[in-house]
Amino acid sequence: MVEVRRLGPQIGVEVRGVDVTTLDDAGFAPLYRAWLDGNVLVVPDQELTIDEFLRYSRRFGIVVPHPSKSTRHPDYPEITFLGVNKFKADGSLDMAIYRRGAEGWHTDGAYDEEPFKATQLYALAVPSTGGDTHFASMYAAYDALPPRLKERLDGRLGVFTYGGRRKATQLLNEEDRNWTPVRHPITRTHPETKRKGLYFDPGKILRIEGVDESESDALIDELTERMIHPDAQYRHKWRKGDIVIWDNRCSYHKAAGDYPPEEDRIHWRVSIKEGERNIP
Ligand SMILES: O=C(O)CCC(=O)C(=O)O
Ligand SMILES: [Fe+2]
Repeated sequence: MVEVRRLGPQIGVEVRGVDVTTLDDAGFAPLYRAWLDGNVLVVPDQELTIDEFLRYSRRFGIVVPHPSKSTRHPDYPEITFLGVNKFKADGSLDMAIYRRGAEGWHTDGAYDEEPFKATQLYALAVPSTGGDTHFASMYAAYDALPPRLKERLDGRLGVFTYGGRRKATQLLNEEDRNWTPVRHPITRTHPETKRKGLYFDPGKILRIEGVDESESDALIDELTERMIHPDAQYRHKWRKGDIVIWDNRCSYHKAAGDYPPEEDRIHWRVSIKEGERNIP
């Protein structure tokens, strides 16, 4: 019996009682609908091989390799390992790996002409404490903006690049660090739900186009303050076997980055783009 339940106010939904490896089209449809409604979909208790994880992920769109080559699975370029190789040869903790995704609220792939539609994680090892992932709604962020700010942002483009103003590119190979900045509307209409969201990422934005630098800086500071709406958050506490997929077109997320470093916290991750959904 498939059970769908809300996890947080405005964001987060869980589907229980399914085995994602045996879903047919009719079985998958309510999951996709729940995901569009909830922005973050949790499916617990799954036992998957990489091929099964990839096959299920392709139901949401096109699975593409992430630009960080050093953290790819050696045999499956579409799979990123999270939390693997976090100690350097000298025994020190590699903070770029340990704190991946924990530097602040963000949306994945804003540096790309076509950002990732979705990111999906499968939990292989979970620490005894900490290591949660936080989520928040871009719709709620937009809805809560004061009308004067909505007006000022209407039609404005943000300029984004990998690593943003901090030039945080440690996870990229040297030869892959030169990104051409891209532009996205700061208020963005979701292509499927048609709802408006605040499309913003303080760690990747360089400037807001069409205003002078000081105004752009002030706007970025103000949006950084306003992007998270306290009543539209969900915090995921991981269990081994959880699959969690989030919609990068309407949600922000960040890793808590606070688990005991000597413990394992390991996920397979896929990055998913818009495109034909492959229903096997
Ligand atoms: O490890 C996590 O909780 C999330 C990391 C992250 O930001 C990502 O995978 O895009
Ligand atoms: Fe992320």
